[in-house]
Amino acid sequence: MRARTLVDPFYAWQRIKHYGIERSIIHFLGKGILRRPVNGTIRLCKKVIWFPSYLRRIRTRNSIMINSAYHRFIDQKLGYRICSAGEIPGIEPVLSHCQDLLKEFRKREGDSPADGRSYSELLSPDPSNFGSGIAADLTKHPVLMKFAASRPIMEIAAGYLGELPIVGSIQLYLTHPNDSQVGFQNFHYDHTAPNDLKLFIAVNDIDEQTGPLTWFGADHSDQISEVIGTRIGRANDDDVYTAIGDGKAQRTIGPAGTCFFVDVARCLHYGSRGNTKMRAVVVFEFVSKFSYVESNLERGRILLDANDLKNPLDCLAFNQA
Ligand SMILES: O=C(O)CCC(=O)C(=O)O
Ligand SMILES: [Fe+2]
Repeated sequence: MRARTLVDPFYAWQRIKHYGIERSIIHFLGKGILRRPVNGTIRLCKKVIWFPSYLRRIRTRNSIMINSAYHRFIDQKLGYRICSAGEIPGIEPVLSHCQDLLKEFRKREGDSPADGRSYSELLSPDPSNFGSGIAADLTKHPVLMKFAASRPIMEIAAGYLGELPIVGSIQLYLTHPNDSQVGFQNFHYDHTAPNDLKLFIAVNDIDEQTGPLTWFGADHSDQISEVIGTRIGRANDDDVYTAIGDGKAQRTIGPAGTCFFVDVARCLHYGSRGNTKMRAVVVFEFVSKFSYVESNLERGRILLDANDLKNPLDCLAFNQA
């Protein structure tokens, strides 16, 4: 078996293809004390280089928030919010589109694919398609693009992030029955940006047997990090629970349509662990255009045209302005 280190050229190349050059450097620096200053400098440089665009995003954010009901929809201290099905306008078409995609998949492969993989991406922006699914062209899913750039969603994201964000990725992923505990099945932060806001929408009902996303609020995550450090890759359960004690973890359990906004850069989390049933979630990610790593959609270099983007907010959300 190949040694999985960055000095192995094959592994380094696979990793760069998967994460992009920026994220690979950040991952590498993530283990060192240079992480914070380097990240801060990259963000500052991006804001200087794209200063007019930065101003435009701040101005647009201010204008859509004037009469918005979503100013403090997500509490900065907690970094998450759970909403029942029906609380967020515009969920129904998203849900039925994803349920159709899920039905097609199940017809083809059933709940447990023959090759034994633990997850499948039905919609993935990953240009290298490192996982097992089909790299998807989002323009074939206008329902999802429209929802991501819609007013309530943009107001919630902009209200939390303080500037008009870009849609970093849209994913539909399934986790199959499994007993593994690797990668994102262990506690981690996504070190992609200071704030990485993901909206997880349950496409099928999620319960304890469906490998729910499990996380600590940002306040509790900070307490844990004070003990175990922030520069972790994947953290061990015992260390985490010793630092915080039992009972503070949140879980994405609820019927199809339940929405979970979670800042995965600030809330320590894992998911897809111990499913005995399949779980399907559609995930919309919102990040600053001036983050230190490119988002998956930026890395995909997807060029959209006027038919895909109906108004200025769509253009800003999909980073074409
Ligand atoms: O719920 C899961 O499968 C984990 C997902 C995760 O870590 C993420 O989306 O950042
Ligand atoms: Fe994650």
